[in-house]
Amino acid sequence: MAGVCVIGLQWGDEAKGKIVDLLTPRHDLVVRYQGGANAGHTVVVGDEVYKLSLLPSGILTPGVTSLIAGGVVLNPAKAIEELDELAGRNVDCSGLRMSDRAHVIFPWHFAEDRLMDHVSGDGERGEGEERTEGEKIGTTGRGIGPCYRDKVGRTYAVRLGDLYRPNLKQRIEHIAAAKNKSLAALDDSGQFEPLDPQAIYNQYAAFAERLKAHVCDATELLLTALESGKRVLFEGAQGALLDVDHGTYPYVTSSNSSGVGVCNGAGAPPQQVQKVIGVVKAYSTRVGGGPFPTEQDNATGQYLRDRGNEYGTVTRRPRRCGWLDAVALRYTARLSGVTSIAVMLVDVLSGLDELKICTAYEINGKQTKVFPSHVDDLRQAKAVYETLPGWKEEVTHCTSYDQLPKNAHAYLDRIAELVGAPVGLVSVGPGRAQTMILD
Ligand code: 2SA
Ligand code: MG
Repeated sequence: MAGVCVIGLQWGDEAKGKIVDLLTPRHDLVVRYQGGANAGHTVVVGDEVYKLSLLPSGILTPGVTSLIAGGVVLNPAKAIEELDELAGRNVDCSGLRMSDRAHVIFPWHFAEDRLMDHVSGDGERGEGEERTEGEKIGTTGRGIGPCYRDKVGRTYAVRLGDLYRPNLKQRIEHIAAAKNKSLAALDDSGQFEPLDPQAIYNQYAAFAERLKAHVCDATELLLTALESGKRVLFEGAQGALLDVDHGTYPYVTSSNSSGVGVCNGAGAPPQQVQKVIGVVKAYSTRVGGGPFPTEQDNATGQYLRDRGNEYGTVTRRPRRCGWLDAVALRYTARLSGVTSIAVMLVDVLSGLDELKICTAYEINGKQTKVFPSHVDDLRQAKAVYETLPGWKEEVTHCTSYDQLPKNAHAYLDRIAELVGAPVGLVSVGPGRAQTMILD
């Protein structure tokens, strides 16, 4: 048993990149296994800030193999852009490996993402439904959902390994012809410019050539590594509440972003997962549409947004901010099988008189601690809060747990109790030194 996973337990942006970067030196292999260039992982090494959306954060540590597994949807242009940027900053990426099973994002996926960013039924709500008219999923526009749709549909899918087959040109021609028809039908503006298969083929053939040295049978590589006792770190993207099967469907991403997605995305057997670190932001954020019971669309939310610099790494969208939701967290921690939690951005809370934690929901007059399976019930949920005293002092300089104010200790203890997992790590800033390891 050699696998450790790092999973976001909220709606993403829990600062997983920092945890992965800290743990990487203790591992031989770091694996990204779901999502794609919709993720935004910020890693600070000394004075250098790296923003990665597709490449595993482990790439910044020499001597560790970074792997993009088959569960990822890969935008080759983005992979090349990130490789070039890192090469320009003297980061050696020659060891990066990409699964030939990973599905490839094409220009039609971006067009589909733009034209289909809504859920069916929007604008046609039944009586008593409180959904905002025409609410969008609010995707990152990176073609993620459409690429996963084609993967599951099988008809119009291209995997990375397909880029090296002699029939690539015909495949692209065939798919582009079909997509041109369906896209023209979707676009009511009449402005749709048909995609040019020859140009796409030329572009993708060049991408394929450029990435060739990195592409391999990553499932075989990973299985061999696990069987020979190599230490493997699985780097989750987004967060468990965005899991396509177990999150706040349909306001989710299109992959299994909770702990249950590690095995299918990476191609690893469950018994190889030894530890699951659930990464929790000390408050909540969400970017994109969908219900958010503890949202503070007020001065408190703005305080959190300002202090936490809560803007999308990929899209720069302002993130919606709110109090910690222990109902949701307990659910995602159980679902993901977390063995400990890492509580991040604790420094952002300094200066608040009191802190609230949601410990139950009131839905249609009844209190519950069960996270609802239907989005309309979640939308009705009123947060029931417990209030704890805040702390005034800045904590960004704290390097040991003892240095934190006692009210911060009480807040962290209560989180552990409500979530049902011990706090293994506390973070008070982006730097490697601003981290307290407790287990
Ligand atoms: P998509 O593009 O199909 O995955 O969007 C579907 C929903 O998933 C949300 N989503 C995210 N939420 C938080 N962080 C993400 N990564 C970036 C970041 C986002 C950004 O780190 O900040 O820059 O805006 C991420 N990726 C997907 C998305 O908002 C939709 O709600
Ligand atoms: Mg992010």
